[in-house]
This record gives sequence, C-alpha cells and structure tokens, in this order.
Amino acid sequence: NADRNKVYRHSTNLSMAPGSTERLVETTLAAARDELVRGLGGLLDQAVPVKTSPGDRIPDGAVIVGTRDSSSAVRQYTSADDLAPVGDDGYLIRSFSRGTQRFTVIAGNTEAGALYGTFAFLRRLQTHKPITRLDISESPRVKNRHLNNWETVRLYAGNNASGTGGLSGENGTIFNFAATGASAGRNLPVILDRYIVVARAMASVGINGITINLVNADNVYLTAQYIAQEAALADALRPYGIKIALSINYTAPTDPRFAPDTLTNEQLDPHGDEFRGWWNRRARMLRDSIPDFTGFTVKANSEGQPGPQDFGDDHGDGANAIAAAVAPLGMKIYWRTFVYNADVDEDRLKRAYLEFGYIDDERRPDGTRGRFLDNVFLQTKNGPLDFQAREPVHPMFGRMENTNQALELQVTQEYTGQDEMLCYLAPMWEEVLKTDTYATDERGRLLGKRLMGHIVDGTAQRHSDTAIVGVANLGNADNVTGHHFSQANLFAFGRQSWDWTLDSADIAADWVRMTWSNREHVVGTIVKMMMGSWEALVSYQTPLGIAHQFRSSDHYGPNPAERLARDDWSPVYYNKADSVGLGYDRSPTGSDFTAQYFPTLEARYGNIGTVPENLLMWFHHVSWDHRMRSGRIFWDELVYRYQMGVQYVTWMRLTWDSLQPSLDARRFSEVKAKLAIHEADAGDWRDTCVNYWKEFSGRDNPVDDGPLS
Ligand code: GCW
Repeated sequence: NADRNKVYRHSTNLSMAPGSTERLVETTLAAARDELVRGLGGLLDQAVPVKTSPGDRIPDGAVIVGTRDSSSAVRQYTSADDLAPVGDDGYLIRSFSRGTQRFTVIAGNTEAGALYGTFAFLRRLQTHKPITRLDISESPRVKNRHLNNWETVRLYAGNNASGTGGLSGENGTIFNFAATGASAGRNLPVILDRYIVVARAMASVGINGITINLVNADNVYLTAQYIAQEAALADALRPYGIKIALSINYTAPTDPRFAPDTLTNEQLDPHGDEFRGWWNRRARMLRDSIPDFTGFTVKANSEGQPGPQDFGDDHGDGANAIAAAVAPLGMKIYWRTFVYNADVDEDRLKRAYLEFGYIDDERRPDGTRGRFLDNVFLQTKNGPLDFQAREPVHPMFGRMENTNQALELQVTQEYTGQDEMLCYLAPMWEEVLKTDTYATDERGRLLGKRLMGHIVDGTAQRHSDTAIVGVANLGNADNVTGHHFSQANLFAFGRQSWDWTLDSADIAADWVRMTWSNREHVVGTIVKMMMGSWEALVSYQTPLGIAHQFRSSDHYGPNPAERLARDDWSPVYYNKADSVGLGYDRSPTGSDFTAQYFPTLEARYGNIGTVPENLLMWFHHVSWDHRMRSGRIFWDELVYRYQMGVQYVTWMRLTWDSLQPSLDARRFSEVKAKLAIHEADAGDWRDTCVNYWKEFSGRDNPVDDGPLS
C-alpha cells in the first residue's frame, strides 16, 4: 500500500515491552517472528537468534513458523493433507527430532493461522505446559470473532464511571481521530503504541475483526478525511490478522457532509437504485483505501436510531438493501436486533422476535426459506433485555434457522461493575453458550446439536458463516481495561469465541499464569476468586432473576425506586414490587414472553415450580412467602442472597491481602484499592435494595450478622 510510508509510530504513555522494534511490522509472519523473539527472549531472559534465510540445517531447539508457501521447512515437515482440516485460521504445532536435532514446527494454511499457532505455543510456555512431543491441531469453531468498539461512551470503554484514574484520552476513545487539545498531533494516521499493544492482545486470543465506532454511529466515519485515517489504522492492524468495519447510520445518505453525493428522504427507498447505489459508492471508497474492509454494523430502529421502519419498510428490506449494495465487494452487514418499543408491547423483551422472526420464515423466489441475504448477520445480544448480569438466553437463537445469527456479548462491564468491580465474565458466557435451547426442526423433532454454542457455531442448523461479537473494553488506561482483572474478560472472550466448549476455569488459570504468577497457590487462589466473582455480583445486585435495578445516570449503582419518563427503562417496571411480591410475570398468566421459546423451555420457564431459581423473577411475580428449594421463604432467601454476595467480596478482599508477598507491589495495591471500593459498593447495592423491598414486604431482615441488622 503506497500510503504505508506515511504510517509511523508515536510513543505515548503506554510503552512497548523492552526490546520491541520501533518499526511497524508489515506482514503477519513478521508479527509472528517478533512475538516469538520477544516472548522467548523474555521467558528465557536471553536474546533469541532469528534465522530468516532458508538453509538445509535446522538448528537444535529451533522453532519454525510459517505456511507451506512461505517456508521450505514447513513444506518438508507438514503435508497439505495435514493442514487441510485446520482451515483458514487454524494451525498445527508439532515436535520433531532428527538425529540429535529437536525442533518445533508451527504451521498454518494462512499467515494468520501461523500467528495464532505462535501465540498458542507461547501460551504453553507461559503457563508451564509441556512443549515437547507436541502434536496439536487446532481450528476455531466460529469464523468471525469480532469486537465492537463503542468508542465515545466513556463508561463502557474500559474506563471508570467515576472518572478517576487511568484516563489519558479526551473521551475514552482508544483510537484518536481528529484529536484536539492534549491529543493534538497524536491523531491518525499516527499510530500510537497502544494500538499495537491492543492488536497484539486481540491476535493473541484469535480476535480477527473490529468495528471501530459506536453503534449509535456518527456519519463522520464515512467521510473521505476519516476514511484516510481508518486506512492507516487498518494497515497497522492488518499484520495481526485484524480487519476493520464501521458502524453506520441508516440515513447517512442524507447527511449534507457528503454533498454533492447526498440523497433526499424520498430516495431512501431500500428497493430503489439510489439508496443501493449510494451505499455501493461509499463501500467502494472504503474498499479502495482499505482492501480488506469487512462491512457495516447497523443499529436501526433501536433507541432512536433511524431505520427502514421510519419509511414504511421492515428490517429485511433495510438490511438486504445495504447488503446487496456491498455484496459485490465481499462485505457483510451485521444488523443488530436490539429493538424494543413499550408503546407496541408492554413487555419489551418480546419485540425482537416479533420484528425479525417472520422475515426468517418467508420464502425466497427460488423456494428456499428466509428473506435475509446470505451476507447479512443478525447480531443479537445473549439475553432478551440488555446485558444484565444474568439473563435467560435470547429466544431468537435457534428460531432463526434460515438466517445467519451473530451472538453479541458485552466484554466491557457496563452492568457488571464497570472497572471498579472484579467480575470475571467467562462463567456467564459459558453458561450462555452451554444452555440447551431445545430447538426443534420443522417437524418438531429435537435437534441433535442444539446448545447455544451449536446454534452460534453453525453446526445446529448448517450455517457456514458464523460470528461472535464482543462489545469491547478497550480504553486509555495504561492497562487498557481500567481494572487489571477486566483484562481477563477480553482474554476469555477471545478464547471462548474461538472455542466455546472451553472450561472457564481453565481459561482463568491460563490468564492468571500469564498475568500474575505460575506459583500453584497463587494460581489456585486467584482462579477461585475469579470463578465465584460473577455469581457474587449477581447476588448482591440482582439475585434470583430480578433485572435492571441500575440507576440510570451511570448503570453502576442501584436505584430500585427509579421511575423514568420511559417505563421500559425504569427499574420499577422490572421489579414490579408490591405487597404480594416481586418480579415480572412473563408466563402465560402474564406477558406470555415464554411462548417465544421452544416448547421444553417454554414449559420450564412458564411454571414457577420448574423455572430455575436463578431466573425466577425473569418469569414470575413471586410472592414474599413462596417456598424456595432451600426451605426458606422467598423473602428470606432474597435477603440471604444479597448478603452472601457481599460476603464473597469481603472474602475476596481478605484473600487478596494474603497474596501480597507473591505479587508485584504496584498491581497488588491497585487491585487492593479497587476491592475496597468494590466491597463498599456491593454493600450499597444490598442495603439500598433490601431496604426498598422491605417497604413492600413489610418483613424483618432475617440476616442478623451483617450491617443490615
Ligand atoms: O446497553 C445499552 C446501552 C446503550 C447502548 C445500547 C445498545 C450504545 O445502555 O448505551 O447503545 O445498549 O446496545 O445499542
């Protein structure tokens, strides 16, 4: 790319590891080599020789990385047949011994595959797993493993709600466009070191794409001036196997910033040539600057964003129009399904399936089913509400068998403690991905493979293109995520989108070994803290399936009494507290949202006797004296849960203190300070909520050993 010479590095407060090169790497194999040199050099504490010219003698102990095209040694030691099963992004890692020589070959069909193999090999070393006699063959279960970067919303960007600590940018955005003030001169096309740090972190866990701007999209990202900057960013990320995409606004063609190439409202007809032509032209501009640009993420008719419904068209019309416009360029559309409208449905959870489901059922002119085009993904949050700490799975998964479905997870901790609380999310994602949807085929027979993971990886309903998207937690804090432990969520997101069958405790153990220490007691202790941290947060924030009790100002603290102008944003709408009890009846006696699930789940969730207790108030209005499986009445159980959650945080704080001798002083004290805030804020959740519920239950507090008594 001719523009590449213009790309140069600029150091910021975030410094590269010692020994890093100041030159931007230009190829993926160079990135792999740099990682090995840096990683091995760091682990062995000595310089590692690099040999790039082909020769016939492989030195003892060598590590050879490449593709069959790039390396004669890879050609010699792997066959095309060996490599075929690992596909585009997979890799082989094999140990060889020839006479007295022992060496390791890391091979991919593509350079990206070789890079992922390199990181996997380094991970083995870092986590003290054997590196001899290897015969590893790995490939991802999901093709598109992407981040969505909600850049301008500071509290989601891996920075904290209170605004203290860690911020160096103006608004929390990690990529600087048209920066002013303190950031002047550091805007793209200047490539800041932290972009490379983040690219390496993403590649190390197999993330291969990023939509760089917020879903409430600003059209400025489609202007020529921004496209030039995006091209520089794409060039910097490309060697790490990461391709970029943009969020767009449905009515962008009417924005005067694109004059003279603008459309009128009347021309925003998804069936007309003007609308499609406009998107095709804009996509070609992007492609001309960014040859591997992947496409658009679209939030339409959602939370005030414009969309096809404003013009009498539906999501199928809108998504297909833009998809058809970009299909010749090999691009895709990730159309979000986060829609709700309390004026239409009292229970907002039902809305998405009603707006999208029928489009999936329609027949195409050729007789096949499903109106959405093949280059459309419907991008759906794991649960039907909005990234609450525990939600039932979204009923659309499995119900949209003729449409590509992307699963959207929130890596950044909007509703899970932001960067103040230690909350390891992988167990939640594991619970989501391993949930049985009980999906059936057209004749009502249960599918053989029907876990959420099977739906998402395409094996349940034979989809070849598959995607998992994580709302990113990248920010300007010098540890990128604000809380040291939030890095574990980015790490786990990548690992689980590569292979959703992994065990979240194993992922935690890898992360702890790579991040803190390989000493067994440290690993065991920190993994234990992490593994219970999410369930504890559920307990002190929203136990037993009560949803969304957050104060609207920051989605961090509690406000169960809050009533906003909109019912469907108000905590009181979700808790429905009254003298009878608590919770939202979505069973057949209530909103009947349960009817959107496949029959087995519909029956299970719809009956208060069979619903899992951790989802109780998602589906039922539960009377204060309802008998729980523990033998306690609901009121007592509820208060116990709040208290248990807080006690867990106290336990984490004390446990962390006990690790002081084994950890580095700076990070130890930073986490210690966060845990103190965490404990106080968890207590605030418990006290605020329990005291409010008391006004309705009229009952005493059964917990007599805590601050509540
Ligand atoms: O979680 C909610 C957030 C909104 C967000 C929306 C979405 C960017 O509170 O800020 O919009 O979800 O997913 O579109």
